[in-house]
Amino acid sequence: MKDGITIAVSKGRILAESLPLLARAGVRLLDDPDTTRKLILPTNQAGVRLIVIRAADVPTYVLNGGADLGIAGKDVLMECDSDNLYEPLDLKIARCRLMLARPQDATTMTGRLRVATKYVMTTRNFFAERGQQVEIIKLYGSMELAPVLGLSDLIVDLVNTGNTLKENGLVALENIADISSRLIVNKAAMKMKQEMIKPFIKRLAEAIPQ
Ligand code: PRT
Ligand code: MG
Repeated sequence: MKDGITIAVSKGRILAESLPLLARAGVRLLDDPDTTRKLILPTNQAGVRLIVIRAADVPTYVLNGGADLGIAGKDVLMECDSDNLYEPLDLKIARCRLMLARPQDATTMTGRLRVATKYVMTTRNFFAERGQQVEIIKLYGSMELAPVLGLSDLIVDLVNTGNTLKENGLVALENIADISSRLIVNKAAMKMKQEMIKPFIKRLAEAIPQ
């Protein structure tokens, strides 16, 4: 859309934590995002609209210019071609850690390890840097189940409180990355719509909790 700006936000916890931040930056939804059927959500600012989409779709929309800006987890950004995006702000919301974990009762692991994860690129890079050959098994969710059912030796997944790992008999081995949500901006939009985008980034920066 040519006029105004479109902000793509990951649904779920990132949306929930983004709305108060956006409100502090002066942008409020006109509809209740939990009940509306609208896919493009208008805001109190005439030229600003939100789209609420799956996490992995946020960088895709912003890269292609379908949205001018986006709010997505660093976990998702590390999996995509984010060199072609600006990432001006760490919003410090939806924080967690990307961790390598194993079953608590695992006996010594030998041979080529199998690692189940949604984060294939990041996991491949992590083991490549160590010069360790592993087999990566791509899953789309519930990674914690994989070692329990013998699908893998290890998992790479997000950890917040650690309860999910614990309840499934897993223990964290290593912190791969600290994760938080970031503001991303389409590079062409940053040039073409700078009179709208620059002040918005400034107001959002001021709204980030210290
Ligand atoms: O369907 P999909 O999972 O893609 O989206 P969703 O609508 O379910 O979104 P949601 O709410 O899961 O949000 C995903 C984004 O939130 C991620 O991309 C992260 O950037 C961020 N985030 C922050 C998290 C967590 N913390 C988190 N703890 N995403 C997921 N988790 C999961 C984790 O995968 C594990 O299963 O929570 C579980 C661990 O939590 P603890 O507290 O038991 O350790
Ligand atoms: Mg989820």
